[in-house]
Amino acid sequence: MDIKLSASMMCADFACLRDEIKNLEEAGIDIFHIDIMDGSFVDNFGMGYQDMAYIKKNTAKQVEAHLMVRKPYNYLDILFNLGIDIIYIHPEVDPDPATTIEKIHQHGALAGIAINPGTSVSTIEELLNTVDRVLVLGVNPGHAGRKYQDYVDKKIEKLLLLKRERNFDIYMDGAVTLERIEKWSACGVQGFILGTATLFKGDRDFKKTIMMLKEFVAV
Ligand code: S6P
Ligand code: MG
Repeated sequence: MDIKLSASMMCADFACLRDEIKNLEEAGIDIFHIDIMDGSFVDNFGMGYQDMAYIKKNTAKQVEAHLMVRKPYNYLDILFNLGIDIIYIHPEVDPDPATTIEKIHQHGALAGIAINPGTSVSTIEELLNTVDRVLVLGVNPGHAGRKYQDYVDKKIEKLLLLKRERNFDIYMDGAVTLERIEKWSACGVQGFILGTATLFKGDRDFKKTIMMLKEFVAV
């Protein structure tokens, strides 16, 4: 199965961001993942608009925004102006997620919902009719390097069943290890956000990691 790999840029080396982007592109990354936080929904600030603008300007690959913010609707216009390709919102903190998703689509971007480990499928089931992607967080949100919450496995299984009759792809974010990619890609999970558990660890050889991942899911 063909999978999509997205680099969590919060984990990149900001002292040489341009080289990081170039090296990731050359290594075959599909998407650049930008975590935007408001210090309220989560206790961190992630990246800023200027980082997103810089990355978008320096790559022809897709750039996605993962909005860990309350009232994501208020942040959309800037993202549209920057030409962000994929926008994930958290339905847990959006008073009207369906309207936000509609607005994202009206502006020609792909729309997704990101769901925390503690968010149940039953609370987002109707929204599954409206989104292109579901970003399943395997860790509690806000930081890189957090522990995978094993109970999320059951939720992915439920989503894989629902996906059969709807039109969305499942992506995983947080503590995405090689083993999890191997397991879940075989079950139909389409994409993975790579952070400190995979891409930005050890010798940080992006080419080696991405080649290995794409090869072993292809067999
Ligand atoms: C977490 C955020 C993620 C992290 C990514 C880091 O709140 O949405 O995108 O940046 O999970 O990856 P890892 O492998 O360190 O968990
Ligand atoms: Mg993220």
